[in-house]
Amino acid sequence: MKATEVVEKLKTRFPGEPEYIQAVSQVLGTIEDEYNKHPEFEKANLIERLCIPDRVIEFRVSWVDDKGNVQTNMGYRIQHNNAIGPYKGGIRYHKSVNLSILKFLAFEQTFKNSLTTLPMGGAKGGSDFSPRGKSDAEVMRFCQAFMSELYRHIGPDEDVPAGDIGVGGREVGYMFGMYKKLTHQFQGILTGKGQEFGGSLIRPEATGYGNVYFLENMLKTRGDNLKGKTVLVSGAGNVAQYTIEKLLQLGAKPLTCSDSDGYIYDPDGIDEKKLAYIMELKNVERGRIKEYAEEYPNAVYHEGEKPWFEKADIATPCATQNEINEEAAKALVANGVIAVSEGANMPTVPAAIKVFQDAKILYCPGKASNAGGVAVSGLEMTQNSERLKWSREQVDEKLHAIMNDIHENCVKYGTQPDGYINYVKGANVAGFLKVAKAMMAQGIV
Ligand code: NDP
Ligand code: 2IT
Repeated sequence: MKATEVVEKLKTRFPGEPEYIQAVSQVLGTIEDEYNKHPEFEKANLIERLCIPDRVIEFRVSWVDDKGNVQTNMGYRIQHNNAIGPYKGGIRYHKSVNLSILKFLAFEQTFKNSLTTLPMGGAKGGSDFSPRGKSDAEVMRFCQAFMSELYRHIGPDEDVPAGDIGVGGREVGYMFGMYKKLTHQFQGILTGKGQEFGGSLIRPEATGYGNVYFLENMLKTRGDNLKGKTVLVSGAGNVAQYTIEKLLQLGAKPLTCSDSDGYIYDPDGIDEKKLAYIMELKNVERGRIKEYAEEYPNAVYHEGEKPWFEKADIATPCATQNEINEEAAKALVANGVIAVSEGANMPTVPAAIKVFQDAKILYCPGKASNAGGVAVSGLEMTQNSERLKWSREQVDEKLHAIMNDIHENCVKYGTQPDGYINYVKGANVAGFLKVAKAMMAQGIV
């Protein structure tokens, strides 16, 4: 079957799954030339087998809230592809979670994990449970209820979940505790664990740091660097926080961050002290970003809006999918943005990607620029298998080397005849080839 035929068939088979179809269409649109060079792929119906998840696990999660009411949420795990290693990918807790969103994330994860150079297949999971406004005890009971079903489907050589939106160190800890209780096994079945029980140093920082290392590499292709560059950041969670931290270390000036209610613009820049305030606000007090403007009165809070209409040199979306639409992309280009690096997964809609590419600005898709998180998860798995713990410097050096490697692969497969680097094509082709070759070698399974 031709790549375009596969998309049409998936649209008919899964009509209510727009994000999944969006992600598949984006990838297939860029790998077609490479795919057509390999008639053996078509004979093995490789594309259809690569696009449809190996397995979709769906379950009920019932738990008791602080008032004694019984609540029921949906739980999911999408085991997309394990051709190159055990299933691997985060867990998302957010009220918007549904099958379409998790299938798009698991599909993307398969290519991302392939790019990291480490042996990891692709997966994603989660629930429509939202930790927002819940007490710590409620979050614990939910995590335990979720794991009481998930534990049968995961294992260090089978499937290794981690965090994503709404799942950080606290939630990973509660889920790990329940797995241990149910199985009597102390195993590396989750990454992003606490430092005291098998977590890797630099894992909390890895996605944000990796995003900025990648951005540095992109700028280097044009003889430029981050010093003095103003940056629009969205999100205020894990990825946004450590993106801001690394931007500051490299001399850039972050101007914005956001949550699902709105964004703050700080004309003086978000410095180290202000970042420490954001970390305390979001990670400990679990407050809202509008409080930043009360703490720092020079900053302005914009309720219900996104930061993309402000003027800056660089933009890095670090919140969620489809947060940059065509209008926002046009505004960024009109305001002179030179680079867009995605910390989030699929934050830019297809029409907006076209705006960036037509303007020939540096633009990189999340599966390459945010791969640092899962890469250090892979390093955490290695440390767990070895029963050793590496130093900060060792992990950071490996993370840096992996991000350089991903960048090189994007350049190799994405450089156009006019010299423009199409990072979307580069990342998709490089990610695809490794998985495709592994699938071919393993027969029709
Ligand atoms: P967090 O939960 O730590 O932070 C998410 C941030 O995005 C919060 O500020 C949140 O605001 C905001 N947000 C979430 N959903 C929406 C929405 N629907 N609309 C607007 N804002 C929203 O998550 P992470 O930082 O871990 O994840 C951010 C992105 O990075 C996601 O796309 C994730 O898939 C991706 N990613 C994460 C990795 C990781 O290692 N954690 C690795 C690679 C990619 P609020 O507080 O209001 O919910
Ligand atoms: O989207 C992602 O890459 C993640 N949420 C991290 C996955 C992981 O297994 O560390």
